Amino acid sequence: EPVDNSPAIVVGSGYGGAVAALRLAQAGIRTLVLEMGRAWNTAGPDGKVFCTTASPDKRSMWFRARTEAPLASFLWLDVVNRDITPYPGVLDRVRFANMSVYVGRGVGGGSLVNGSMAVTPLRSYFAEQFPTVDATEMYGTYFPRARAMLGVNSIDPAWFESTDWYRFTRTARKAAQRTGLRTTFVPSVYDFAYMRKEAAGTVPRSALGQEVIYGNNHGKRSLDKTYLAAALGTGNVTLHTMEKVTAISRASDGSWVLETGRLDDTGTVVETKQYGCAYLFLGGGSLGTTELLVRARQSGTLPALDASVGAGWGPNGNVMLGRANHLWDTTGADQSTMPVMGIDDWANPDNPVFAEMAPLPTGLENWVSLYLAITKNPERATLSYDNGSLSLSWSAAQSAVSVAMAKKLFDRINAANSTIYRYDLFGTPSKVFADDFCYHPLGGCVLGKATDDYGRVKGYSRLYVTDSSLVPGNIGVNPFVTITALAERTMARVLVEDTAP
Ligand code: FAE
Repeated sequence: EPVDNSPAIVVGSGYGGAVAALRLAQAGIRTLVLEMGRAWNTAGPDGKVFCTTASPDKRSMWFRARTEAPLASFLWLDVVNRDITPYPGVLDRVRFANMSVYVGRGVGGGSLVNGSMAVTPLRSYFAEQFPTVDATEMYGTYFPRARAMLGVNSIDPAWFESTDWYRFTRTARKAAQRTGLRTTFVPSVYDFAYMRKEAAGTVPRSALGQEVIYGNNHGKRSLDKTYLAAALGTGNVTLHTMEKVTAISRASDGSWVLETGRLDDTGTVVETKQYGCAYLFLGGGSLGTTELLVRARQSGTLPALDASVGAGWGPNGNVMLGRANHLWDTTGADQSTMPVMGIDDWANPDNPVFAEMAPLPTGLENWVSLYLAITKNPERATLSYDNGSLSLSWSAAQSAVSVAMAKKLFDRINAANSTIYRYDLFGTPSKVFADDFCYHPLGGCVLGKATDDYGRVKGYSRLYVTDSSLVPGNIGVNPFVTITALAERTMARVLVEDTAP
């Protein structure tokens, strides 16, 4: 098979991959980006690039015959999920024994499907999780750089107080305040100027049109509009879509060899290829990158990988839950899909939790306050490659630790407000806490353990990890700003130290 050579290859086009591609290209290094998902830039027969959450079609999910939305039911009715034609849709749900992991597929990775919440972690907790990283440099240089490039903005507080679209958040805030809890605004990469025009009816609705987990047709500054647009604009980046990297090995001259399979719209591998490069950057996400590495260690192609590759995985303590409000505490039929506020109880030494007020945009008053809680769950699991597939050792007991923490906080809120939980949201009757799926897979190739302090993979030169695999299982807030800033830090170092002629 012919080997197609590039100076640098980046696997994946999420946050870690997009930062690597841009900074390599700006340094004049020709770079090939390999992404297994499709480009989300052409409209379907309905004139839209993405389908809505309310009426999902084949574009919603990655090769599924039925959608698998996180809210399996509402009022115990299976009204949320729909039969669809298998297709390379934008949202994937990767199922392991006790944990399903949601990930984005396509040019832009998770940025295509996520809630846009752009949160910088508490400095003290960042320092606790990354003791070898210079926090002064992170907070002085790399976090600001990441936020600027990502286009982070904040809701105008006056508009927030007055618009119907955030009544659900104000109702959730009232319940938190009655409990004596601190609330805080959460920044976003959704363009709030656009959202206000949506509210005024002068532009097509996206956040105000129930769009989010299956992609936003407007308003969102996803990576294809920011880092990746800039990277492609240099002229030094080539992007291949629908091409999945399946194996990594090292040639005798020290260069990297990648095996890939090109997928068609039915998921069939229509071509296999080999690529070579001098510098290899892994940005396939916590699952994608870790899978490639544990597989390479297991199969013997990269035997010198550290024993810690695969370890240190966690779901960022994610738990979802709903509370039932009193009839007079309405949440509104109109709900923006972009969360803008959280309950910040992270400083509580007995039970650190950061809980975001999430929408449940059913188009009808439903009196539900929905939350995504991020708990300081210390449990970690290991990803390994056995019998031809990736497995995750995360147990139900480890999820129970997150649930106990969320319950402690929300029992207080319910007691202070004389309210109860909702029992009808997560499929099985009486399931209150959704602890079997997560949006924030973190770890598997932890910074300073599986790699050096800059993401250089131990045991090999010119091999780098730039994505969520580096984060040790928990960061206390939504992770993409941290992932982006760490990738900026890695690229700044690597381009100075490793690629000099
Ligand atoms: P990621 O963005 O997942 O990108 C990896 C890319 O690599 C994907 O496009 C894959 O298709 C591709 N890939 C993987 N394996 C291969 C392979 N072998 N060959 C070729 N391509 C491959 O990785 N975070 C926040 O900070 N705020 C939020 O509001 C938020 N909401 C979320 C909501 C949802 C529904 C989901 C799913 C996630 C959310 N997240 C949020 C998490 C965030 O999107 C996630 O941490 C980042 O996307 C992870 O970035 P990475 O660069 O690690």
